[in-house]
Amino acid sequence: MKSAFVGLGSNLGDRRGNLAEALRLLAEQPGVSIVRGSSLYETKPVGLTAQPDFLNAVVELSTAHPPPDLLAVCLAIERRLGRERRERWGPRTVDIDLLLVPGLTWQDAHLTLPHPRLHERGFVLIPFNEIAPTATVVGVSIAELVRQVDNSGVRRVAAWAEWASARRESTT
Ligand code: GSY
Repeated sequence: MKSAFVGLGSNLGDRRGNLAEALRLLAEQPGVSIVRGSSLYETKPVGLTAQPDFLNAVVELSTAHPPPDLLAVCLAIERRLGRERRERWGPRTVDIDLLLVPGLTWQDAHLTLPHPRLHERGFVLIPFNEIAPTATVVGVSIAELVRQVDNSGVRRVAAWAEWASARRESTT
C-alpha cells in the first residue's frame, strides 16, 4: 500500500454534500482507504474567475493502485457525481485531482505527478499543509511552499470531522 494525496473541489450544487459523497465513494473502492483529511476551505476561483466560489480540501489515501488506476477510480467517481467535462476551467460538481504520491514521479498523456500546478495554488497548499507539512514536492516541503503562496481568498469553514460526514442533498 502506498500513500497518495488527492485534492477535492466543488463549486456546483450541494458543494459540501458532493465532497462528502466523493469521500464515501473513495472509501468504498477496493484497495483504497482514507488515512486523514483536511478541514474544508471556501476559496475564490483561480483561473476562470467568473464562476462560483469553491469548497476545497486535501485527503491522504492509502492505496494498492498504481497512479493510472487511481486516476481511473477518481474519474469514475467524478462522473458518478454528475461531473461533465464541458469546459476545462469551468464549474464542477466535484473534482478529484491526484496531487502527490510521495517518492514517485509520473508523466504520461493523462497524468503528471506531482501535480504540475500544486506549488502555486493556495486552495491546495493550505489544506495540504494541515495534514502533511513535511511531504515534499521536488525536494521542497509543503510547509515551505505554503509560506510562499498567496493565501487571500482561502477561508476555513469546517473541521474534517464536521464536513466528512455531511449527507448529500438529493438531486432528484
Ligand atoms: O483544479 C481544480 C479546479 N479549480 C479550482 C478549485 O478547485 N478551487 C479554486 N479556488 N479555483 C479553482 N480553479 C479550478 S480550475
